[in-house]
Amino acid sequence: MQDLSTLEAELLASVDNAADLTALEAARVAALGKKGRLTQLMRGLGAMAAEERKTRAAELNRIKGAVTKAIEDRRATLAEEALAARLEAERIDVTLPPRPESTGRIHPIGQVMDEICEIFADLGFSIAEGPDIEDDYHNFTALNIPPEHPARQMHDTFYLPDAPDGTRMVLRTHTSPVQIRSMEAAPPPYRLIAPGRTFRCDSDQTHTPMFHQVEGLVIDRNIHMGQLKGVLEDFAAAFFEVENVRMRFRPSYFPFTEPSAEVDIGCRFDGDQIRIGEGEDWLEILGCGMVNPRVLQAVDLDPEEWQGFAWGIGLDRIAMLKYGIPDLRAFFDSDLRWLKHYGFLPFDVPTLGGGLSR
Ligand code: 2U9
Repeated sequence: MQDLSTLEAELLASVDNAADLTALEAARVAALGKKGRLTQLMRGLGAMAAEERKTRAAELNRIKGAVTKAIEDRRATLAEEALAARLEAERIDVTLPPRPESTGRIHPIGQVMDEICEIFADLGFSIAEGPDIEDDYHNFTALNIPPEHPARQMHDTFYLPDAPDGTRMVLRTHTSPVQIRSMEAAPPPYRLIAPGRTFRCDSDQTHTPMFHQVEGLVIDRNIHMGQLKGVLEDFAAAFFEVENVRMRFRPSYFPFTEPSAEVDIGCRFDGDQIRIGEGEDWLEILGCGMVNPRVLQAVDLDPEEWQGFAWGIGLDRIAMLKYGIPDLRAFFDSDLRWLKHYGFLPFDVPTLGGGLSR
């Protein structure tokens, strides 16, 4: 009959010597698998006399327990060693300087978006976001554009297929629904900007079906148009990186603001260059106005108590203006040579202290 203490020593040694999980599994099968050495011996118990079977069975069970525990211990050790080796192999020194020539570039629209967020964050505004796919109420009705309002046609809306209940979602035509949702979510006052993608079914030399806006909203007590002028003047000077900009407010119409204005800044056309902050010419950069009382009522605010101003800036055009980019459609061609020329280095994050565009 097999000497059990030798067997136990051999099985434990084969477990302890297993160099990896595959070898450990092989050792387990050799001991405890269907045809394993311990399993075979246990099968032989049935043919033994009762007394002998009892002592041998107890001994075999003890060895089985010892081998099982040794396998678990060895598995834990191997897992720990594997993790330590992986951590060592994948170690990154985060204190190393960046590689001098990084190939990625920030798209001019991303750059301009970061610049504008930085300017308004410095003025105390927070950044709000919302869905690209909107319902009719948040994109139109809450903004004083009821069904059949002519402004709906002006928006060249992309509609999604009708839902079973007859409603249809839209690709947001402006970021204004973000401000509606922000006002629904928390009580006033509000000082926020909403940057993001917007969509209109329009495509020519100066329009793309997807474009970008940053809209702003201030709602508080005793708000007036003088504050709107101050905020926009501060913004324009910071964005175009000049000491002073001349500004002109021309009366306009938007359903969500009353009164409304379009804003031009003073500039000089110098060949194919535009010089901001000098000259006698004008360039339109944004639209704005005092928030229409009907919009305040839509979010349950009393216009006698709360007033506000809002504005909207199309990013794509002012990115072209600021960085002298001649063709709008090149923005969305994903041409790496174009991006290398007009793009920005990822580490040149715009800050007011360090310079927006350097
Ligand atoms: C709320 C109330 C009022 C947002 C505004 C404009 C004026 C505007 C255009 C600029 C260029 C769109 O991309 S563009 O064509 N936008 O002129 N936007 S006031 O007014 C709001 C928004 C939200 C609750």
